[in-house]
Amino acid sequence: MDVEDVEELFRDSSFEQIVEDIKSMRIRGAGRIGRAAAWGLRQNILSTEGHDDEGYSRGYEYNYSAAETLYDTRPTAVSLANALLFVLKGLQTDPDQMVTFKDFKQRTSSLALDFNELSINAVDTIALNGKELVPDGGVVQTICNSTAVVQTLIAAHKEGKDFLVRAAETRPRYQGRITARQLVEAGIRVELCVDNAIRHHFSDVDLVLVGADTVCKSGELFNKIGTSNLAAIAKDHGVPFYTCAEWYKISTEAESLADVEVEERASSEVIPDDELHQDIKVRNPAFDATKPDLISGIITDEGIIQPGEARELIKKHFGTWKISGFIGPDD
Ligand code: RI2
Repeated sequence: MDVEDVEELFRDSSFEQIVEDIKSMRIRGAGRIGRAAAWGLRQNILSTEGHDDEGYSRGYEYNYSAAETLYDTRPTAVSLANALLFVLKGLQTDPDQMVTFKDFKQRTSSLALDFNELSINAVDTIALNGKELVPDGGVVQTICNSTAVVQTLIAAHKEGKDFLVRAAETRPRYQGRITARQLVEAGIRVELCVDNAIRHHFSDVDLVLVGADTVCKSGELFNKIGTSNLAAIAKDHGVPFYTCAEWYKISTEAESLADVEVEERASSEVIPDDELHQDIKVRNPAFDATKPDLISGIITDEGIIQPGEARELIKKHFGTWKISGFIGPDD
């Protein structure tokens, strides 16, 4: 992958801009915030005036501080933490390649590029693995907007399958509308429904496909708020429920629900400030947890696995490396 292939949305952005854009969700989607975070490290170090006599220990300091800032932008999706870990781990395991500060910059840059490449390739592979599950002549229910899910459906469509996708609009930020538009533009039949209408229409659904923000080591899934309701509805109807998750969406640290911080976003996403009664407290969690027993399988870039196999997959890639070995806990 060349620099020109990196997503335009953040390719030329400064570190500060990337931080801001992840927070505001101008850059969103678990995979994309991981790619942008790795790129943020690159942009930070490239814009840092370092002297060769400072050595690469100084480079680490710059990187750790940038990583802390990026880590705090959105707390739930582990793709972001794992993207940072990928770069920081890569720097630490290759000290011989970094004699000068310039070497350090180059190595950070190439690791950020590597993560972007592997992340994009992983989505393509998930699409190949997942398209077989899409029922020809059937109905697929989705929620929110996941690039991995959209690409899986487009791959099935390109293979000649004819199916209907029912996209839940996904309050409060309506990312389901993005899904509906992307799919219809690809030539797929689409219906859009409000989140509360999912059960009402569910009797014709053959498959549920959702994205993933974090898969715990136990196989518990954190995805957009409303996903766990959808999983329960699927179970009631005996319909398979699959999540599409690149390997780096599995946590190196979180065993299950209790170990994941769920991002609580601004009340203004739910109700405009001028309509909010002063005595009402608004709750706006961005994600919820789906138990492994509601998940038929995880469509990864290394095949379709059972939730109980998540632990081994992340261990295969990161061994015992953890982001907490590099940067402190969220404060
Ligand atoms: P991809 C999104 O979170 C959704 O929850 C989606 O399922 C997940 O990221 C994965 O998306 P948000 O950033 O990586 O909209 O598959 O809060 O694109």
